[in-house]
Amino acid sequence: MTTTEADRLDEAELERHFEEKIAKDQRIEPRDWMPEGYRKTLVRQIAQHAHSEIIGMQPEGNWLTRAPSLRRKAILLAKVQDEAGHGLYLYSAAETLGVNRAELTERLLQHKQKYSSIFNYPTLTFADVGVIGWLVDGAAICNQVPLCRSSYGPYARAMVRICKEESFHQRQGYELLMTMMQGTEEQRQMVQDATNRWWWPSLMMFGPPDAESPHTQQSMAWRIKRHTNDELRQKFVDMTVPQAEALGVTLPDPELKWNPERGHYDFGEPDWAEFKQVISGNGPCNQERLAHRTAAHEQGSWVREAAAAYARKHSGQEVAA
Ligand code: FAQ
Repeated sequence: MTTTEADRLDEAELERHFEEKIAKDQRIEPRDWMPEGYRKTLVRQIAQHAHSEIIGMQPEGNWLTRAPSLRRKAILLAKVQDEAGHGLYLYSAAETLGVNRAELTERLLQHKQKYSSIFNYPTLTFADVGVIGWLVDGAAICNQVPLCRSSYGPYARAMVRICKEESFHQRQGYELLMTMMQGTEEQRQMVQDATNRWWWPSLMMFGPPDAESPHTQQSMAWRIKRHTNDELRQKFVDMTVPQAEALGVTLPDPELKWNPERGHYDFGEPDWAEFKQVISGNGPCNQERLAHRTAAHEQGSWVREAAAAYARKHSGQEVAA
């Protein structure tokens, strides 16, 4: 038997062991053998998720200096800081797969990796802050709770922590909107207008329809994803309609209707041409978001250098003068 044949046999054996673990719903950990495709899929998804958390600080960060009260400002500041933390947990999870954060950031800045489509829309009024909490964090929770059972250990564990914070975010958004709905007619109109603008982009967060999703089938087989894009989109619609009714806003979809036979709401088709434009870099704020991220990265280089020098000093690699 040649070495190559032996290697191949070994690899087949390793793959069988990996598949068995997945079938038994056991976690794959960083030191376990994994197929290259599994590793690449995880790097792609986790990095995209991490980038989304960091770029996702911008739309709401835009309102930090203009929040209408000290209380709202403190809440918003805490939320935006949480998103930074989520980005860090996720970059750390990605690093266990053999890529480093600097490399991933470079890939984002060079347009080689994506971030969520949702963060390419502008935040025009303070009601947008509430609607982002309600709809965007609501959609994020819907998508992310099943990821707590993802087959890759470090990703699943990061998601547990993130989901706890996202649920606080969703509630703060809903509470803000409830308060505005009890205010003036103008405030109610602001909430309705923000709902109209964010509804369809929120549905697009779940990704393309299953029939046009190149990664879903394999990611489901590897139990990275636990539900398909369409299943989660439906779950989000079913969960959100009663919340909209309690709030007193209308969701901007004339086809939205309870279907007693299916036991779900029927709803209209998002504009997938718009989705494709946004994920190809041509959404309303793509250029602004990446330009801002690039500038922050460049302006922050002295902080990274100082942190690295400090770490070197304290790890004993540098002898004190
Ligand atoms: N935007 O075959 P699929 C948050 C891409 S929440 C941009 O279906 P997959 C919290 C996809 O990458 C937002 N691109 O792909 C927060 C692929 O392109 P590629 C982040 C999208 O991976 C709230 C292609 O389309 N959450 O940040 C989008 O199986 C408020 C084909 O798609 C996550 O990332 C999209 N919406 O399923 C922060 C959750 N959808 O890579 C601040 C984790 C699809 O081949 C404020 N990720 N694409 O070039 C996932 O669950 C999955 O990756 C999906 C996509 C479901 C997003």
